[in-house]
Amino acid sequence: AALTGVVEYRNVTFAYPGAESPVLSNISFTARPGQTIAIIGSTGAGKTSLLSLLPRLYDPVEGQVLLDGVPVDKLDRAEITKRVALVPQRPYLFSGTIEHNLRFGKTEATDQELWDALRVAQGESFVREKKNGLGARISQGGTNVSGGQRQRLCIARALVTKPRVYLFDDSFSALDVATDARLRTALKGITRDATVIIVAQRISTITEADQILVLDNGRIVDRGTHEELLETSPTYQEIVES
Ligand code: DGT
Ligand code: MG
Repeated sequence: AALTGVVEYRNVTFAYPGAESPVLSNISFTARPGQTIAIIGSTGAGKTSLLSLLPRLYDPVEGQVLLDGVPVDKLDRAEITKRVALVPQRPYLFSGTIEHNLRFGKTEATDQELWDALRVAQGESFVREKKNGLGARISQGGTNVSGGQRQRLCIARALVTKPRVYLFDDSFSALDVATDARLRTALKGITRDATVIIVAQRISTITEADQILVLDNGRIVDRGTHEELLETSPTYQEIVES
């Protein structure tokens, strides 16, 4: 079968090692290439935990996570990394040049590919403004760039790997509304055939998603499009009004 990037969570329950109660209960959904699936829910609902199971930062205690029909615990980690890019909620930059930070995990990318990724991630102009461009130095933890710039560099880093599946964990929250909108428009072109799973705080980020999963206390309490959920989901309505 073609490795197109179909993601399936099948009755997944997850507890952190040593913890007594699960943070995710009976999670099931499928995300297909070309689709954007959004996950929304209050702080502590389990959104980051949910994403962490696909790249196997943790494994479920029950149920299965499948990538292209294969349980991820049967796949090589390198194979998962090649197909899945996670942009973490706390974007991580290390001490080194911007180029080093962008190539992380994919050394064969050309400079052109790095600039293309930066353009989509709305990071091109601030890198161009740096005296050394791609050679500009980032300090440990990225403390010499702003939170929004850090997020954009981490999004660009994910784009450089050209994955089949993108996981964005609250990756647009440090951006102003206009930059967020521009970035998502540019992303749409790039990720057209990919599977995109977005955790978001801002409703405007996810109104166009093919399906929105409303997570509450580790459970999917409602699912549907923005319009459907406005009609049917009190939890979603609360989030929209907050
Ligand atoms: P956010 O990012 O504040 O909107 O919240 P979520 O929805 O991303 O929540 P998440 O998945 O970070 O946390 C869900 C629950 O799991 C919450 O009660 C805190 C707990 N938790 C998160 N990370 C860890 C961890 O590394 N170890 C343990 N034991 N618990 C964790
Ligand atoms: Mg989170």
